[in-house]
Amino acid sequence: MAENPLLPQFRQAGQGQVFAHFDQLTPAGQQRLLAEAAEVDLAEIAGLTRTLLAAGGSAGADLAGLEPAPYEPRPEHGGDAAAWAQAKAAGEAALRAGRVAAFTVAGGQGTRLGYDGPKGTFPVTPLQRKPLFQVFAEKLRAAGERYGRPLHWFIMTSHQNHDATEAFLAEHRWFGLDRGRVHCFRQGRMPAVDFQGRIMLETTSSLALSPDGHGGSLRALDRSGALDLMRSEGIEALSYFQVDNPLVRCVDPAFIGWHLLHGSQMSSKMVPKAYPEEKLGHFCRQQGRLVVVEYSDLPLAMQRETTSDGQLRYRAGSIAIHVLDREFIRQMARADGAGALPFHRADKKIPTVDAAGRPVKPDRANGVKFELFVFDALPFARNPLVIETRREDDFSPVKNAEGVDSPQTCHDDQLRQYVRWLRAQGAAVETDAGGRPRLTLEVAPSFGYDEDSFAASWASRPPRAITDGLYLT
Ligand code: UD2
Repeated sequence: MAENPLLPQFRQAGQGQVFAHFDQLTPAGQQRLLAEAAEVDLAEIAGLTRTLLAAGGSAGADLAGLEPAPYEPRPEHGGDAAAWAQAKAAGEAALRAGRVAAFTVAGGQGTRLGYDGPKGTFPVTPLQRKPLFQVFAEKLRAAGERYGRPLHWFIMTSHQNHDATEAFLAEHRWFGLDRGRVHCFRQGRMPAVDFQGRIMLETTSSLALSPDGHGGSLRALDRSGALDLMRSEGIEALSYFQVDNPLVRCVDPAFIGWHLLHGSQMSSKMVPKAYPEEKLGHFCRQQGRLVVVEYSDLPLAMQRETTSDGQLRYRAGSIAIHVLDREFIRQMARADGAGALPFHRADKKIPTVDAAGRPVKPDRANGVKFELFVFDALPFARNPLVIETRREDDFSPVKNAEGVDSPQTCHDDQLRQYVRWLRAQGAAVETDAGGRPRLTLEVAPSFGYDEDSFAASWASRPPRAITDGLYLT
């Protein structure tokens, strides 16, 4: 039988090791390996080896000329209240006109949480134990009803969790959303390479492939047809958020309005960092362009710098909430060379096989994964904008099993939010020293998914009493 052309192509590229065990594989194993190899862009891997590996270590971020980025402060921090009101009205008009869709990136592996299954299926609310996907679905459904236009919801999955995600949503009947408006699609994959740039095998018949980072969402939105669907539905803006953050305002009218009124192609939310080492990217300006410098790339001394009024100099923390213009996504998805998102290098322990094909479980980093970050699109955007948001209204991620950003801290933050909404309506709620109510309660997004919607429900159907176990729905 004639040799498959992929074999000589890989050999010529110095990647012959991929097929080292090929002759010993079953026909099914051979097919699998060939299919995976066909996904690989050999020129791209060669380029990454030159740029990210050749130096023999991670080069680190380029910090030349870095300064903190300006942002639009909230009214309570000196922002222009009239401009915020105008932005909110513009965002509401866009939502009423159906010009906005929601987008969740849910392709990550969620290793830190140690939870087996797609992260979106993780139970997160304090009383009802609703999974993350349900929280977003209910918020989107409520927002769709409020603005009289049901929202489309795009969800990016990975090869690993795609089927489980779709099955979970179907089993729960899309949590009340119109099934035709929920769109799951897979992100791309990249092969891991060893420190010499050789593509690694996971088994003799499969490559060590992993998701290409949340920045892969731009290509995946294009490839999956999501952008065409948006165009045919008249949707211009995509409200982007991460699967691990149930507090997020999935579609925030003020944010959407700022983005639209500013003529921005990509806008982002910031919160002032709580402490210097907080694991958030930093909004910065470099050579006149807006950039995000990841927490691991900004030297600690810079993270700790303060201004004369005692505030952190690099305080604008990225909480990974963005609004992106549809055609800008398409432009970035199709760009190449210097106009495209750059890959980042992450050194990892990568399970692989030895020369005899036996499994190897490394106890230290033995290779490199390549990832794209969505915030790297900001420097390419026209009029990129950063606005401030209140942390307590927008950000409490579940990342670790314990300690910071854990299920416990997220419960507490949800409870504190309910307390604030209740008190704003004049209800008396007793709290402990940490601001948590003394009784457990939960507010369904159908009753309130932000202060305004909560106030509207409260006016029309206030509860008789606030008792332990109260579920406002
Ligand atoms: C991210 C940001 C950090 C801060 C923080 C807020 C990066 C590099 N850092 O940190 O600056 O904003 O979030 O919570 O982004 N995902 C995919 N596919 C992938 C990889 C990730 O869909 O290939 C999704 C993942 O499901 C999750 C999100 O992207 O929803 C964030 O991923 P992460 O947990 O790796 O990000 P983290 O916490 O390092």
